[in-house]
Amino acid sequence: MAYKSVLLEVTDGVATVTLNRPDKLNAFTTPMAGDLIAILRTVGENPDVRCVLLTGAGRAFSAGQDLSDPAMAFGEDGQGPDIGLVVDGCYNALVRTIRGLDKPVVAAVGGVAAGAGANLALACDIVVAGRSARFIQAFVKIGLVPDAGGTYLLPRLVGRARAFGMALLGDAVNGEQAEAWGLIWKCVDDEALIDEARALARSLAAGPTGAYAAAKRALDASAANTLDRQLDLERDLQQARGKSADYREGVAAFTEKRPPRFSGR
Ligand code: LHQ
Repeated sequence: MAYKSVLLEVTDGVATVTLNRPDKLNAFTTPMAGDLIAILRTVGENPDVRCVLLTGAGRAFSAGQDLSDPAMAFGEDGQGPDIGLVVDGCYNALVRTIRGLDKPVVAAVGGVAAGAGANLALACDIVVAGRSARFIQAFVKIGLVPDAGGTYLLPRLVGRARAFGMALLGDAVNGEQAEAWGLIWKCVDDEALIDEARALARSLAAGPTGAYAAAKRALDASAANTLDRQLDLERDLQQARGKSADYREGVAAFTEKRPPRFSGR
């Protein structure tokens, strides 16, 4: 199936998914969000894909919701649009899909990531950004509240003080600051961004996919769990890992002093 505003390429176990409306800074229309959801679901089911790399074409990751989308406009009767429908159908569905994927999702953020575009990047498992990247909680500039999981993730990533600063002021946070704050995993030179992100994605694709999926589940559950419940969850996940081909291979490779060849099973 062909998608217009999102590109998909699968090589070396990595599905590279590129937001592709560069003239609009990859702002999301409803059909574009639908394409991205469909692509993520497809790669989720494709056993050849062991890691997803999400990025944007041109000088942005994404400027968030396309504000010129007719779904955003006030009606002739002066009634405001039902933005809740868009939030639910597009952004909540996207965040749930990314978090529900049992393979790692890497975001490569070059240039601007604003509004829901910023929070979709932050919903990925590992975020690498170029030095001149700009993470902007732009919502407040148009009288909105952060969405796409921002109010959940921001305080957990950077703490309450910085989360409030970002959400209420809407100032840009650059790549270096984002790394220093713990908003993202790593900031790299702009020119090196896509190569570094690809190398990271390829190495994850050659890794123990099931272990990544289990770690993702456990780390996500930790926000709402007590220590006791989390310990039980770790035991259950580890029990399953102990029966996996990748665990057997990992220990064999260690004993034989050779690099492991993980199958993802
Ligand atoms: C855009 C956009 C854009 C359309 C740049 N839309 N065209 C959820 C559900 C429902 C409703 C509402 O929202 C949400 C969640 C959200 O995401 S709310 C937040 C929406 N995003 C924004 O408010 C960001 C708006 N954009 C900007 O503030 C700036 O464009 C940023 C800071 C992202 C980049 O600034 P510059 O680097 O100076 O670029 P620019 O402003 O010149 O933009 C380049 C072009 O892209 C321009 O088009 P043009 O035809 O004039 O060249 C912009 O109109 C277009 N563009 N963002 N969100």
